Amino acid sequence: MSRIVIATRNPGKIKEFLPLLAPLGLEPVAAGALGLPEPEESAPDFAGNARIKALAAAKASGLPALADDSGLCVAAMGGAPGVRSARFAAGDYPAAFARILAAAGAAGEWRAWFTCALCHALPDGGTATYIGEAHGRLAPPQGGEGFGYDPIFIPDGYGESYAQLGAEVKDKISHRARAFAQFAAARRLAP
Ligand code: ITT
Repeated sequence: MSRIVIATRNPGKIKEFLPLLAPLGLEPVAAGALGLPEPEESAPDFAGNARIKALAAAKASGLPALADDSGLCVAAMGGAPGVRSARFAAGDYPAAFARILAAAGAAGEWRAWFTCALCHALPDGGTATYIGEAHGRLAPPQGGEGFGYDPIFIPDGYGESYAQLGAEVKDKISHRARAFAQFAAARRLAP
């Protein structure tokens, strides 16, 4: 097993990363456990922020690192909150759900999508970034699994929210799983 730093402080993301890493023979090391500094997410897009987080962790630890920058993009809000999803909620998800559903209701436009940029960085500065998207529609919050905006997002092809479908389904179809599948494919091409 080779060690890889998981450069996130979000426990929901960490939980979803673990089953994806094991089949690749990668042993995750949490950035928090190494006491790594948290860089400022100053880029205007998902890929830029994922790169900032992964490179900071790889350089500080001397190990390869993986970082995820992700968010919910709402059609009725012109793609917002998007890269600002964590800041938009500021820890109060019920209030964030209400603001998003009000915007969708006012526009009569319920489409939304999650995006995940996954960046793999090496201590020498090399990076590769993979983007995964999952499209669906918004609905009033339902379900208790997952994290963040999962209760208000119903993925295309399903009749329940991510928070109702749970990890078994989400880990196969999510934006994060799709970005991760590309990372896994790249490793098979150039191990
Ligand atoms: P790190 O930067 O430490 O990884 P973070 O939560 O701040 O943690 P981001 O800046 O990438 O990470 O913000 C992502 C936010 O987007 C996250 O906090 C949720 O609000 C939302 N989000 C991303 N993926 C999600 C998912 O699978 N389900 C629900 N909400 C998600």
